[in-house]
Amino acid sequence: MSSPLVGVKNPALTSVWTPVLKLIENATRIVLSTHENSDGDGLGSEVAMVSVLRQLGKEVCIINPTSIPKNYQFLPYLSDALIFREDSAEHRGRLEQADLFILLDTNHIGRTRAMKPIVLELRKQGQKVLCIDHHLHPEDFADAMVCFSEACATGELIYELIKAIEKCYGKTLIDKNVATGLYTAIMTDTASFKLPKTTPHVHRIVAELLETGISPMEIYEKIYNTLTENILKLIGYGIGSIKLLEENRLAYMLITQAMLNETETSLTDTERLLDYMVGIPTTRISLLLIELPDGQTKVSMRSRGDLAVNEIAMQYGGGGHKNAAGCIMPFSLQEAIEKLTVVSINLLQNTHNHQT
Ligand SMILES: [Mn+2]
Repeated sequence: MSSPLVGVKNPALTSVWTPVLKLIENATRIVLSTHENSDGDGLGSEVAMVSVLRQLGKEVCIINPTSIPKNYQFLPYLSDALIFREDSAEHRGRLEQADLFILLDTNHIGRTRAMKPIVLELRKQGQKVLCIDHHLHPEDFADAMVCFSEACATGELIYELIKAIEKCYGKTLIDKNVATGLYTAIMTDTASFKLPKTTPHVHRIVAELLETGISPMEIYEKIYNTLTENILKLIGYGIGSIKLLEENRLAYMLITQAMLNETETSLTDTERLLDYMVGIPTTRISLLLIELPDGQTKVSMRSRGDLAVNEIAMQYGGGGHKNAAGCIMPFSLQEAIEKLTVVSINLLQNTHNHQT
């Protein structure tokens, strides 16, 4: 297997996209997918690609491994997306009939869950696989991969791809639907244009998207203004559980199944709990630990500066970015926090850290 494009240096170069353009040109039926527990970047990138590929006359469908969170269901095309079920002959058929499978916002095929063995098998039979992503450590499973970890979002790479397609076909392709998808992708993955990879170039892309007439306030409100009384109760429990250690440089929050059950909330409602710890100016590492129904612990981590929390996540089979990572630990909440406290304090003491 060869993946000639892993680790490209400049996604704005048209040549980077040449093999991708070729795969798209040769395809008639295309399936788009993203990682389990999809987010704004994966879904927004799918939305933009649906519009562009249909404008090129392709037959396109989205098949995702897990359901679409409520706050993203307003995005165009997603009401037609399939949530893959192994026992569905229709879903299998759609996968089998495609001549190109495009995976967005993850470079690990296992994150498509039950779709993985089918995609790998179909590839052996000649189906092409394309992967476009911005995470580190790509796996080799595709005919072409554009993995560029400096991109703020997969959506930024999709923008560059669309520019290359526009050049190649002599067409204007960025309509309101494309812009809504890409704006959602970039806004959510940059935490509303504030994370370090939000470059001047990213703002220029966003400026072009806004010129289509999309409303940033409307998109923001649909995605983020989602609080309910129950979620507020959960936030209250979460904030009450915050502990600050190491002169307030390490913060953690513990969410138990009992809290989730009592407030009738779910994992998706915990997404922004980290913000309360990251919002403390002294914290260098913030940890959110959530007890899962099976007794394991889901961990989300944030850090500032040179502290690489993805190294901690990788020790437990997870991954992510230097300053934002996660994993699932096969331990109870208490055991997990004991272990994480030790490694986090180690990291704090052993990393030369610029006060950013
Ligand atoms: Mn992403």
